[in-house]
Amino acid sequence: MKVKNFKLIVFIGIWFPFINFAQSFAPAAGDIGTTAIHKDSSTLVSWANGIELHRGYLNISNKSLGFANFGHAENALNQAEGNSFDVVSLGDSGVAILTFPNPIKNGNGFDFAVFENSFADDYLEYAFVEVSSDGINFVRFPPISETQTSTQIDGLGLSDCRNVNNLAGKYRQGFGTPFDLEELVALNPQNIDLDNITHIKIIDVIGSINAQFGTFDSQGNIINEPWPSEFDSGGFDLDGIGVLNHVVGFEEKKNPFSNLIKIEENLIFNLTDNKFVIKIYDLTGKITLESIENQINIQRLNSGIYFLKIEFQNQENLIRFFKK
Ligand SMILES: [Ca+2]
Ligand SMILES: [Ca+2]
Ligand SMILES: [Ca+2]
Repeated sequence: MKVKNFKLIVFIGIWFPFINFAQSFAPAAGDIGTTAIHKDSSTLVSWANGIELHRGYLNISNKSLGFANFGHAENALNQAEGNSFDVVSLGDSGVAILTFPNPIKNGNGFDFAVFENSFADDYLEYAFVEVSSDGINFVRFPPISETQTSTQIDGLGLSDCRNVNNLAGKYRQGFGTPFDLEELVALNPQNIDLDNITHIKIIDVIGSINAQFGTFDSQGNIINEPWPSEFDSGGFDLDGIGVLNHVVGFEEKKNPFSNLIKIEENLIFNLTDNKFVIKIYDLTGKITLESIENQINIQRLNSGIYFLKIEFQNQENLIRFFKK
């Protein structure tokens, strides 16, 4: 979703994809055969509630422009809103790693769904999707793109979701792209328990058809999608991740935080730089504590659930914890 370019929506009605390839895959939300899952579907049993965010570039071929900056980490948590604004923009090659109240398991059919904020069925920004059961070893859903690769889809260009599979962002806002862990069984991924998925990694597809910058599907085809997109909201815009099959009887992990929270140096952050900030929010979103040191004393907080957020340059971490 390119918030700054709403006025261009009026052109959509007279555009159409001028090259149609095989169109092998599921059609748009509302069409017969679609796999789109509505954000209010009763099949969704839980939503991501933790995130590690690494913003990508406004334009990876011109890094001096800086990073995408629309939205915040928390906009990717809890139920998707299905609007244009409650999202976090990843930018070229941006990455978000989401965590969940309960581990995800390979149940019947689709197991989780990723929500983006496209305003139309044919303005589509894609992301790779990987899963992990330890936060270290990840396996990617094998993406396929049959979109033509001869003409660059520009920053506001259109495409057809029937040409892609196993890429998040197939469907317009309010409709999630579903993923079935069963598809990964045949890959026999090492060190990954497909019935105990704890982390999902979302990686922006860089839509350039120039191999110097672009990204490829599982069959070696470069993936053509809107690029460059030098907007604050450039790249994949994550609204939320909903879960269809999770491990029941699992109690939400209550981190035993009671006094001092120390940020380990092996976090992605360069603590020597001293330009990061730690914030503690309560459930209403109010900031209750703040620190620019690598530790924060939470002794005076009442018992309850809080969010800890660390901001550092183009990165944000947000975790939910229980104060004793
Ligand atoms: Ca499944
Ligand atoms: Ca992209
Ligand atoms: Ca959201």
